[in-house]
Amino acid sequence: AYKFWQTQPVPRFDEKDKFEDGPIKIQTVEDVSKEPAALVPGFEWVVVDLTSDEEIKEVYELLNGHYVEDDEAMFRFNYSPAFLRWAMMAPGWQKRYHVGVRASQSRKLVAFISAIPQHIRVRDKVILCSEVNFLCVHKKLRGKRLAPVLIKEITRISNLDGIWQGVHTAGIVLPRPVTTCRYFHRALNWQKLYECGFSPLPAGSKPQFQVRKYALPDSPSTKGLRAMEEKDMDAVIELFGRYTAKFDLAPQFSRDEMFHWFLPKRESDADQVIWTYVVEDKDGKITDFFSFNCIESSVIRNSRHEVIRVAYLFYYASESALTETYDRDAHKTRLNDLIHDALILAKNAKFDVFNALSLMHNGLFLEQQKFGAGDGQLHYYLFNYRANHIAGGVDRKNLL
Ligand code: YNC
Ligand code: MG
Repeated sequence: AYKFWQTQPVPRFDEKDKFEDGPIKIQTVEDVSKEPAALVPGFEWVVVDLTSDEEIKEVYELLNGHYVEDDEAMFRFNYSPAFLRWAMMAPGWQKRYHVGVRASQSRKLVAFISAIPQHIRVRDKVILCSEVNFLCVHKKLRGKRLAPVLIKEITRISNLDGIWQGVHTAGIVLPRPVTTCRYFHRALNWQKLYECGFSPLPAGSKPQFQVRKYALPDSPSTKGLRAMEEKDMDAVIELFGRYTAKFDLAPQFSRDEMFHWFLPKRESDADQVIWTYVVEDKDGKITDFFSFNCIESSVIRNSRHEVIRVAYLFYYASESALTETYDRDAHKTRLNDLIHDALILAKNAKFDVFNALSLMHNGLFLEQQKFGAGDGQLHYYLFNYRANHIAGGVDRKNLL
């Protein structure tokens, strides 16, 4: 097992914890091949130009047809071109990190992998990583060991820029997760989710009971809550920094990255991928913020619905966790109020379901806000970096 992964600089399952966190293998740029490995005849490497509408459409179509599905193959991610640009053209992006494989004859795009540079803090150390995402191989080319070739190519390209560490997530178990989270789902449009086969009807219940259970008020109720604007950025950066300092694994966003991830420039409302809100108190101070983004999922083989609109909780922060003497109950109450408002805003923005992972302080609101545990797990991996296991969502006993 793990014929490929056992050759890579990643921790093994049988390694005991309690070492000093740090790189596994040290190399220099001179050690790195200047040319990509050869592909099997009939296929060739290409750089995909995501600024081109035609080429982003090709990536969109490859992923739309062949990217991640749930275990029962009922749903498949349907990332929009606008989302793909947001995710893969973050500050520091470069064209050569958008790696495709084309069939030489037909020119068809049959495989893809991407990365962006990202500073990640693991406990007290900050490492520059290649954050790898959107690895995809056309269904007809599966099981032919193309994925390891793509992974080695994105590694080579990163290494040539002097980037030696990687970070990625996956639903499958590989050597060796640094932490693991579970997905939770909160129905916003229960009737539609039921018709799609996403939400079951619990034994003894009736559809109208479920619809009532998930009903929400028409508008949010937190005083001072409003959409984030550019003028809020300094306060949000400061709050985000102090809040994420509480966690063992967190991104270190630059100012440009904060703008990109929370307030991206967009051409039209139809292009919106991220929703960010702040709470401003009566003295004009920003006390909280939260954000969620949009990834549609295609509903496979269903006559009534083509897609479900899924909101994913992104980052948030609140002064309620940052008081001099931490008051867990006060923080819990505040987070529940904020997320309740996030659910209302998402519902009003026509989302069908709101997803969150069992990370950050989400354990304080998941149950009360009527999220249910999904079957999916998400494993977090570091590449060429050995880190003691981080108590994550599923195995975290006490929050904070
Ligand atoms: C996966 N998701 O274990 P072993 S997530 C990593 N991440 O290797 P083949 C994966 N490795 O076990 P297929 C993986 N899935 O023999 C499979 N593998 O050591 C490993 N699905 O290769 C697997 N997208 O080509 C095995 O498999 C080897 O044809 C088998 O292709 C796999 O984007 C795949 O789930 C996933 O498109 C491309 O099934 C295909 O099946 C597919 O025979 C649907 O591959 C879409 C899907 C994955 C989403 C993602 C993150 C990817 C991270 C990759 C690792 C990056 C490391 C850091 C590099 C930079 C370092 C620096 C500096
Ligand atoms: Mg393959």
